[in-house]
Amino acid sequence: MKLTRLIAVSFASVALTTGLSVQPVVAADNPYERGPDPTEASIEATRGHYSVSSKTISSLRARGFGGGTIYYPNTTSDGTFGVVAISPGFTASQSTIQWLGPRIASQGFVVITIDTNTRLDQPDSRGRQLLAALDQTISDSTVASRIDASRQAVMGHSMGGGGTLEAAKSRRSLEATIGLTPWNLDKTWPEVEAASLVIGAENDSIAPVATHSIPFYNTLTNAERRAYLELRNATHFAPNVSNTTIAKYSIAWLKRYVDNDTRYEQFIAPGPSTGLLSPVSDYRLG
Ligand code: 9J3
Ligand code: ZN
Repeated sequence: MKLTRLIAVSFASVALTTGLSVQPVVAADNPYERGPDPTEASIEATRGHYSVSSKTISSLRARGFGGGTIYYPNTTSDGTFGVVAISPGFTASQSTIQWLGPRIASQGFVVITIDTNTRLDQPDSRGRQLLAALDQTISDSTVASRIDASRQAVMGHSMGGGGTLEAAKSRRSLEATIGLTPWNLDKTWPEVEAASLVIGAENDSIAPVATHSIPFYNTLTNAERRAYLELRNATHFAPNVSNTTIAKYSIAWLKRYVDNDTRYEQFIAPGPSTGLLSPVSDYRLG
């Protein structure tokens, strides 16, 4: 849902219940803003403002996915946080995307990195598992009180990235998707309304950007916003190790669209340089 609408509705109901006449509207503080003003250094850092703990969800206790790890800010005095689920790719385990868990959680999100039911699960199944993981995290006894369930996002690598589009197609209320060298046989995604960031790898021969990331970006015509970021001289497996470019622009995207935090717009538009010395070889914003 567009947060601006929510805020407009809140103003209207305040005016009605208090009988206030219409007055010049003072810019409201964003109720979802968390943490200090961002800088290039703060979103490139391996850890952000919040100290983080983790909780293992065993495969036996997981409902609808293969188990996972919840990473969450320790503080209970900074309001609630948006929630993000992250899936690995075909044949891969949670360990291949787990570096993103504490890195994103430390910026002010509750994050679950998951194993899938089987390592051969296809993107549609991975999409359902991402949603199941969001739901279980939201009702988890340890972290439920830290989560704002109205602000959900999904991320994933390869078939997990393809799964993020499936998840958003099915749950239209998702605020954001981020696909990391995403792979899907479905090349058209007009159904997705979530703000969607597609991160491709220039030298990917498994999910080549010309037949995966770029068509996904081109057809995300109904996304609240869409961006395509291409990692220079990178392969399909670039997202499987710590990568500051991936983390930096993913954090900015989640902050901007899960938290409605316009302080991060400076990193989205005009976006990274694509000069020869930049780790980004292409950037498109729709
Ligand atoms: O999740 C992925 O790495 C998808 C790429 C792949 O191996 O597809 C082959 C069917
Ligand atoms: Zn389609």
